[in-house]
Amino acid sequence: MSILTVNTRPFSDQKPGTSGLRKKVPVFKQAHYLENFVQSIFDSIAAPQDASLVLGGDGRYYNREAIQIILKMAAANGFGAVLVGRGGILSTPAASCVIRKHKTFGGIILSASHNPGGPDGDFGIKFNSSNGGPATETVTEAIFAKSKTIFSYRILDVADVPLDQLCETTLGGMKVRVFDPVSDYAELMESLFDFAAIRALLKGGFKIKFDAMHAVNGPYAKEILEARLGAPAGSVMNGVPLEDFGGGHPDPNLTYAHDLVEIMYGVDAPDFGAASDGDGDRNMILGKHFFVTPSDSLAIVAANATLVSGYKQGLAGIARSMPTSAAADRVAKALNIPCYETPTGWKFFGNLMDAGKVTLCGEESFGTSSSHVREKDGLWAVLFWLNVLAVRKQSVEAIVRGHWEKFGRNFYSRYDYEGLPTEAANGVMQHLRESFSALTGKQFDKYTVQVCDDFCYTDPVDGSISKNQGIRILFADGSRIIFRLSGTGTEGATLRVYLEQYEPDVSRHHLDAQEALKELIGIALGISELQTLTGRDQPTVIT
Ligand code: VG1
Ligand code: CO
Repeated sequence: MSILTVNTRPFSDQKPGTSGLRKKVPVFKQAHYLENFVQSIFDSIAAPQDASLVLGGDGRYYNREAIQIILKMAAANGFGAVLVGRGGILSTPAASCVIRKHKTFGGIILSASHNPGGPDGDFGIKFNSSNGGPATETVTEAIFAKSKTIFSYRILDVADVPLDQLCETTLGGMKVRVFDPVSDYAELMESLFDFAAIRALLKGGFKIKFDAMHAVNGPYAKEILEARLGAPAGSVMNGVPLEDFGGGHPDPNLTYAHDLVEIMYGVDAPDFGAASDGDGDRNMILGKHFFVTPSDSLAIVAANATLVSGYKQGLAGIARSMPTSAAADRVAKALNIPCYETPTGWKFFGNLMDAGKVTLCGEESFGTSSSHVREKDGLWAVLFWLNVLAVRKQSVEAIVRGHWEKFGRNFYSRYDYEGLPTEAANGVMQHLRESFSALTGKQFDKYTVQVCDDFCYTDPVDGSISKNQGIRILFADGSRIIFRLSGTGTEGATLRVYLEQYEPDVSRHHLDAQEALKELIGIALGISELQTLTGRDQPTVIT
């Protein structure tokens, strides 16, 4: 067994996006591609000799091969131990939990999250720090810089490590501990929520359906919802993780989680439905014939937090990504706690949580979580809702409508234009930037533009500045239109348009969001000239 130093040449495209490096599988399979990025991580993070790491992924195609490569490289780079989820499986929130619980130096998570998998699908990799959260921009920038000058990497010349049984082996001087990916996480959930109350709710005939979308959360949901909480077998659907997610798009929204949506809007629908994504960090919440928008879900979780045992002492504060609706801000105001607005991506919440400034965080993209970990957490959100439902004994719809009555409703929608030619998408953004001064003060019927800018964030904890985080058109009545380019796609560009309008009038709360936002949508299309500049009449997905 010897350490090889392999000569390589830099790739120019290894810049991490919103959540790590994501590329098509054939890109990752190029000779040296994964190895270069992994060595760039190791060269950037200054781990002490014999440090330990957590390693696992969402089980998609290429997960196992990548894990073997990373293990051999970790051994050759002087790590003392790597904790690997059995079968190479580890959801993103569970990885965060294990890094924190076992106090490792950090972890490597293999996932392209909600993107499809398979030989022609997507693959991804990211580094999480010792707080359990995604590396900050300073670290990801350093990794990118290394990747541009790398000329060699180190790897052990050795046979593959068995990963399918709980065991401890050695690789060179490094320990490899294969652990149960579910147990630490399930234990953490039991410490936060009133499992007895949820068990009683389910025993009383309250029906639930959880769609794991053939992704990583299947084993977690089966253990927690069915085994520990007593939901009848079959409450978890699509519960076996598959390398290609059964050919599906593991993104929990009304478009891609269609199996579940059909059930929840059908006859004899269950009382509660939920789904999570490829790596288990996103969540979609549904009631009987009712959809809860993620922005509302964050606000409702915040407003009901003290009903839940792990949060009964109250919240330090809330943070939401900039495009997320301001529904949570209204709750924060009522609770007299701060509400922070950060750029898109969970890495911006870490400092706020580490500094004890916030307890809850959320994004409009079906992401909600708290400071129990440093990632968004799909099953956590599901359990939070179930705990609230067990205490309040009302339907999901009644809870949401009651919330709107009290706080008003923030109508919200996001339009995604996927797979655009990059130049066309950049053209829309450029056109908008050039229109800032002409737009400011302009009136569109009842809407007056108050501010147009490119969102710039100064981290309140370390003072770091992140520029160009999305174009904001802010209206005098609090309505907003946001334009942003996605940082997680692997093909062309995805343009996201986010629309929000606040409605205090209860008699209008029954309206469909698309109906309520009709005028704003018209304004957004008009000022961006999106249709002319991209040739697209319709968005690919509306959420
Ligand atoms: C998207 C979402 C963002 C989320 C990110 C990672 O990013 O908009 O809110 O944090 O995905 O989620 P973008 O740059 O494509 O808009 V996950 O569950 O894909 O790790
Ligand atoms: Co995800």
